Amino acid sequence: MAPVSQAFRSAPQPSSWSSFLSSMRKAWQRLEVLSGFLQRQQDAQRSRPVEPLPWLAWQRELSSRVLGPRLQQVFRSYQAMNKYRVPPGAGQHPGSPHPAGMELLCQLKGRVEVTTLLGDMGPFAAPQWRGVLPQKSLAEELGPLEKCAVVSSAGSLLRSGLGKEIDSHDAVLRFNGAPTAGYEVDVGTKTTLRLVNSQLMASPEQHFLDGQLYAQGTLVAWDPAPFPGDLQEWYEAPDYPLFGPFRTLRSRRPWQPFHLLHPRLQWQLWELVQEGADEQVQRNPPSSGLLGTVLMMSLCELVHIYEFLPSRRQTNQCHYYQAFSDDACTLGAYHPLLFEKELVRRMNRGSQAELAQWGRVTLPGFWALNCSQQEERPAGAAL
Ligand code: NCC
Repeated sequence: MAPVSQAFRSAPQPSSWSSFLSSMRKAWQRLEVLSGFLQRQQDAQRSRPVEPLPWLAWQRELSSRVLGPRLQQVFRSYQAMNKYRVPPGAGQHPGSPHPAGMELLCQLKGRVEVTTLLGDMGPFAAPQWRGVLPQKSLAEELGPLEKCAVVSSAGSLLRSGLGKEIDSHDAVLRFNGAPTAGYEVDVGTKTTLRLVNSQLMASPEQHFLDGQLYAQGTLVAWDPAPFPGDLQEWYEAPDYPLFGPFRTLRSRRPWQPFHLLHPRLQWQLWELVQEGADEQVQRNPPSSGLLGTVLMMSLCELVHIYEFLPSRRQTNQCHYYQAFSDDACTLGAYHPLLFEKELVRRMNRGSQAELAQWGRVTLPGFWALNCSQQEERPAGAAL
């Protein structure tokens, strides 16, 4: 850069003032053209689909470093938010090694309680709830199952040809509005259970009460609760108004099994997710995908999860059933999805080849897990 004195010396003389002004005007016009061009470039970038991560990313430890600038920003704002009043430092044990394999599976088995609500529990024992909740818990109703499939809703299921393999399981869990019709070759036809979030139940556009999708199989619903998932506190202020649609559907189709998940499960799981991360994760409940995985681990001997950890087909198309792309669906925005995936990655008993080819993770069910040799750490204990 030229020193200041030299810059003054090269300032225009009065005789050349008009030509100086005209060259300034031209320079300004050029700047305007350039800034318009840059703006258009930025707009184009915003609407351009984001490049997908290579599937190999799932072999490495996952952290927020894998996120692009936009998702980094979203991640930071959710990190700062604390809607559900999680106490400072909850689940954070800096410097502790992250458990994996059997140790982690046994921690999970020992620390999470997969409970569906019954009519004698807390606020549901009140007279206005008489006969509304199911008589039996989900575990009693479905009984122990052998081989189960959890089908994520990811776009990477498209062109997977996994339909037959998924249908070969004794029970299949799907999420929210994920259909099978029209996608049978890739996702199969069987739906034993459907886990729905309360946002869907409360939203009229989703047709939860009159949609055919929700009229089959067993339904299980969940709703984000304040930490640590006290039943009474949640009942008084659910995140979304799910109790109305729950009661309506129960009275319209009393024969259809429909359960509510105890809200403490989400925070027991969240603590494990947080403990497995070297940074503070979003202080929001885990996604339906992780809740459903643990639900199936509590019911089945063996669980296969499809495209939760994406295969080589990884894409930023959000769902296999919608032409909408955003890598937040795979990597998380509100949910600590990236860190949920890291937890599942560390528990996976299947091979890298199965993951690459089919996006398939293999987990043992709780009742098939022999943890007698493993220390089952009580919830909240220091690692
Ligand atoms: O998208 P969603 O989930 O219904 O997907 C079910 C589960 O599949 C896994 N998934 C999905 C897409 C993807 N590309 N990768 C994935 O791994 C996740 O584990 C996910 O949980 C939810 O968790 O309930 C969620 O629900 C939707 C939405 O409410 C429902 O689809 C109903 O419309 C949420 N989307 C929005 O709120 C806009 C999503 O964040 C989480």
